[in-house]
Amino acid sequence: DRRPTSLAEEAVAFLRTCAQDLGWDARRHRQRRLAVLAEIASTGTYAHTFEELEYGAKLAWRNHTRCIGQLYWRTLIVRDRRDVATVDGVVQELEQHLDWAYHDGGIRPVITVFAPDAPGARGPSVANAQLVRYAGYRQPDGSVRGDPANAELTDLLVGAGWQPRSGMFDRLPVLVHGRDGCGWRELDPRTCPDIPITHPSYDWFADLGLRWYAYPTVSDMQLEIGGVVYPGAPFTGWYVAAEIGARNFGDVERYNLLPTIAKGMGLDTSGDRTLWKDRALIELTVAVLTSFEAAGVRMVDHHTMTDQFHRYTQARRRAGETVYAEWGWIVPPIAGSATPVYRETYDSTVIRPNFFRR
Ligand code: NRG
Repeated sequence: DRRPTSLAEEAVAFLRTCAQDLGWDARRHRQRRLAVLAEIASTGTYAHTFEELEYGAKLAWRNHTRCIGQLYWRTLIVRDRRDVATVDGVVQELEQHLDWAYHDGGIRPVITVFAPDAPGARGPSVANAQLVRYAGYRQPDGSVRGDPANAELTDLLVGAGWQPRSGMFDRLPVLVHGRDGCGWRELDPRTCPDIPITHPSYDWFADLGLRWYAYPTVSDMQLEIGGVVYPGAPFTGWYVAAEIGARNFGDVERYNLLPTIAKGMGLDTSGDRTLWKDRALIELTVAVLTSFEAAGVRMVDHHTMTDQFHRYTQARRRAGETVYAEWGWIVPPIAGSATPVYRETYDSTVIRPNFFRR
């Protein structure tokens, strides 16, 4: 989905969008276009104004076909940190990002944009998929203790000198590539605390010792605006409960907890026909929702989220606009057919600005 067009073409297309959406008059639009083309001709790249960066980041969110939260695109807080490119500078900004995002459980959508790639100089980036992730330790028998999704990152960090521990939910440091080299640092856990997971009616649930961090901060996607690539642009939003309850806890290649939960519930797991997996998935997600609520941390359930998304889709379609979305990422992993998005179809074209996996 990466069509090869030149930087100048991408820049011109983006400036046209800005002019239209931000109400630039023809003169301002022409002047800016000429200035950008001249800058590209002499330096091989160009710098966005803050207005362009902010609007471009918002558009990238709105255009992201795999995000059901795209309706909130206008609320994104954009932290312009394009002057930051060293490991320590990046880490300090990541700490402030988390502090701003957490907001005592209120969770504010925020993105921190570091220096872009330029001819001969890559912008800084974070190797971790998210700023908070739990270690996955490879065991001699080939299994993984902790989160198997992060086994490779864990290997990398241990190779770089991080002392492994042995828990199921050990936080990994961030591994940062800056213009001054590469280094790892532990982030302050207080600005994205772990929430202990309990169940409203199963007392045994707390004894499992499950926990999950308060919100995700995706840090391995690059932001692309008008042909300029920002490899370091971590962003935060709040969780949909099923991301944790159904996927992170339930997936066989993640924490693989369905058998444990079914056993606790006393379900017959002798065959698929008893639907023990389905029932365990639901109770896991109930536990996640109620635990986050008790902790005062913002989280949404998949019915509310799909309903909001559906109404947003209808409103934009009435206005003659297209919502770009990938059905398989919009329909939740549980109760899909009980949500309004199930019978819909979406245009999954990837347009720019957007976020791409690095
Ligand atoms: N499923 C992943 C997180 C992906 C992004 N989800 C969000 N993003 N809610 C997980 O950790 O479970 N966001 O920006 O809010």
